[in-house]
Amino acid sequence: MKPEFDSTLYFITDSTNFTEKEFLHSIESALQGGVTLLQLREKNSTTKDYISLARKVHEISSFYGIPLIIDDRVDVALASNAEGVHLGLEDISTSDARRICPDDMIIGATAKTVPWALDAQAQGADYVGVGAIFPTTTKVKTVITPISTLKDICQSVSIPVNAIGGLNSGNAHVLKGCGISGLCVVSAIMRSDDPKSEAKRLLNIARELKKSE
Ligand code: TZP
Ligand code: MG
Repeated sequence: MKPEFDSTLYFITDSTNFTEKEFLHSIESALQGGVTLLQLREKNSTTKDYISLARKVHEISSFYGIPLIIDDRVDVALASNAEGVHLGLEDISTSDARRICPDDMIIGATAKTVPWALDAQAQGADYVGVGAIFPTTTKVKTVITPISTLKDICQSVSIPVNAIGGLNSGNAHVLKGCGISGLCVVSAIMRSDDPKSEAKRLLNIARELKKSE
């Protein structure tokens, strides 16, 4: 059975420079603002700490009925009962993850080209994240993906396509007419003084962008 999810406003976390309490509070505020999909992205945690944090975040996301996706790690996703996992090229392959995860697990993949997106879809990915659309201040190994490529990917695959990288309420309009299913943001919400209001603003923008297809 295919998992149900809405990627209109996909918020990816970054716990850098937050206490755990502040971090969890920001996530909760963002969920109250209308985030539709949440990803926990920890790059420097031990496995034990990643699972422990994932369980705490999952308790909050479950309360708001929003699926939690774990970045990179199938084991952490399974151990924390998260609803999904997001995989890049250096992670377990989507087809291997599909084989070892329950059928209702959401599996997302990064894609920066049409062949890459088609391959992710063929391996059983439920969505692809495409970017970076703009230079980003979030710590990530990435390159810029032109908007024309984003558009081509949207036309080539039947699974949802989310745009990521440097997106915020001031620049997301450039994605008008691309055919995206939603926006992925890290710093626009994470570094906002008011994550709830920012999530609300971004959700409205993402909804308008989806209507502009
Ligand atoms: N993958 C491509 S860009 C990016 C990831 C994880 C980071 C996006 O962060 P921000 O702060 O929304 O630019
Ligand atoms: Mg990864």
